Amino acid sequence: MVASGVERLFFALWPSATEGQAMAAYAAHLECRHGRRITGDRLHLTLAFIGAVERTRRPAIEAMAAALRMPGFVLHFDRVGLWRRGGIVWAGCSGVPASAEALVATLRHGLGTLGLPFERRAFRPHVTLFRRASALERAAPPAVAWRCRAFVLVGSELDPVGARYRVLRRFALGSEAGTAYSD
Ligand code: 2AM
Repeated sequence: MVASGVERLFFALWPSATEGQAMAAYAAHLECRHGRRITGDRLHLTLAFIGAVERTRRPAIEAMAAALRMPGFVLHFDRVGLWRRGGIVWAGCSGVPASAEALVATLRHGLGTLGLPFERRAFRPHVTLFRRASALERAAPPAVAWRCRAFVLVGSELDPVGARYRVLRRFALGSEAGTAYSD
């Protein structure tokens, strides 16, 4: 629980229904010991984690993102793995488009100019498929692609069954960039 007046935010890539279902279908066939599967409607890829901030900061965060003019890209998920810490079973990409790296760097820079903390470690793009897994049986890698034509600002609320995510605003990439619209 975060104090009222504070919200937990992050920027992410959110798949279309079809792309999310493709990833969920892949995850459904993985054999993970003890793991809790992330449901299809929660699958996402975090671009920049902001964490708990005063609600009054949100307009400035949205304005920063809405001002960006960045190209879209396609992510080809072709890797699967387990990070022991947190038992995270993830889907990742062997090649990350330069535009995706540039988007993350620009968002981090933008958060920095707003005086907000941001992750300084290298960007490790991944979609979390399971949490608290103790083992992952050998598995064929995913063959799933996400066409990324927008990114989103997400609010995260922790509840007993895990985080609840709410897409707060969508920001276009590519030719539509600059025409940010609210859901
Ligand atoms: P994860 O899936 O690897 O746990 C919402 O919590 C999203 O933000 C998740 O995708 C989560 O990544 C990521 N996240 C949570 N805490 C974070 C942190 N301190 N730094 C970076 N990303 C974080």
